[in-house]
Amino acid sequence: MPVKQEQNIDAELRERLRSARGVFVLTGAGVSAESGVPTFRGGGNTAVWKGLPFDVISSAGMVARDLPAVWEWFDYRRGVLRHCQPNPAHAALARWQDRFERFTLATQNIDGLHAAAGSRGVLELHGNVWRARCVACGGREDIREMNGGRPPACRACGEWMRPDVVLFGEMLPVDVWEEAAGRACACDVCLVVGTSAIVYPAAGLPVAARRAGAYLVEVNPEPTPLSEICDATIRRRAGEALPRLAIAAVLMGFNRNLLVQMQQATPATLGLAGTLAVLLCYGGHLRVVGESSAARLRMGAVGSLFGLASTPQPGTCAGSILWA
Ligand code: BV8
Ligand code: ZN
Repeated sequence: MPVKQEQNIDAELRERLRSARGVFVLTGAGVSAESGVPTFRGGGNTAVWKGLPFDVISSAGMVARDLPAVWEWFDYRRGVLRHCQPNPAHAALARWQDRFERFTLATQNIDGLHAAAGSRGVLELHGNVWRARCVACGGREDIREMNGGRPPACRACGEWMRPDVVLFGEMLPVDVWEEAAGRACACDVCLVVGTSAIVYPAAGLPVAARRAGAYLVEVNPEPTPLSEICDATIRRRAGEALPRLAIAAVLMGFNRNLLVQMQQATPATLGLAGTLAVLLCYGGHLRVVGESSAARLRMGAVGSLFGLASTPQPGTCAGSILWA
């Protein structure tokens, strides 16, 4: 099946989101790019620090060879991250968590920005840059609450601590991985945002989701090895695309509520709801249940103001506005 490349949110994707009970999202460095967090790859470049490619300095071998250098590299990264705030993409995903029966956010990022935006239960596949872990007893500490010393010593057993992140050549935390793999295989829509999709095993999650029957969507300005098996790709930056998707999802929920709750709504409310939907929803459609023919007229007027096709329907449906 040919991949759909969308600049806007197409009708099938909206419908898939509307009917989805399980949504699984995998994010990568690109979701934090608009927060000012550098990505690892992109534009033909690979991150290098003090002459070392990042997959060398961020490797299991480096921890064994030169733990102080690993700390220096992660202290530098924390210095950059300290000034970074969640962006609209993080915020949009945080809003999604209560919109679906089952919503899972798995990230390859170690920056903690999803949680900072309000996402709960984020599956951090590669750990977290703000945590340290004892190499001997496995005890963990929040680096922001530790004082000095590099490498720091474990308060429980006195051994060295290391950054609590998954480096190249290391296994992912088994519980987090199993949870993510199970959720990926049980979702209806899988959204892959801002990842080059080349680091395994994380890059295998969307492939597994697709094989299990999920509708697979990629949000990335650039194509990736995953693009060709996607059902739809949105070639936009995450900070632009996700708020639009989120608004579509919010209004879909709103739409369902309207059908149930707005029987008694005044024409003014209905008109306002229609206007909001049209302005925000990028081609979303809003069906409003109401008694009043004035509401239908008002929505028709709103539709023509914004250059939209308005299709008033008889009976209980006061109006339906569609993107022309
Ligand atoms: C393991 C944490 C088993 C630390 C990271 C050969 C073939 C296949 C596999 C391998 C192989 N050789 C080695 C392997 C395995 C290796 C691997 O996959 N290597 C790849 C590179 C070939 N994997 C492992 O080692 C994993 N463990 O396999 O365990 C094992 C164990 C022991 C012995 C044997 C086997 C562990 C991998 C974990 C690595 N840890 N980070 C740190 O950060 O320092 S990886 C690093 O890459 C990042 O943390 C990130 O999590 C990950 C993925 O990168 P992305 O997130 O995708 O970011 P990237 O920069 O690549 O791309 C950014 C994208 O965003 C681009 O597409 C760009 O277009 C897009 N973008 C830009 N701006 C925007 C945007 N998108 C949207 N909006 C925007 N505004
Ligand atoms: Zn310890």
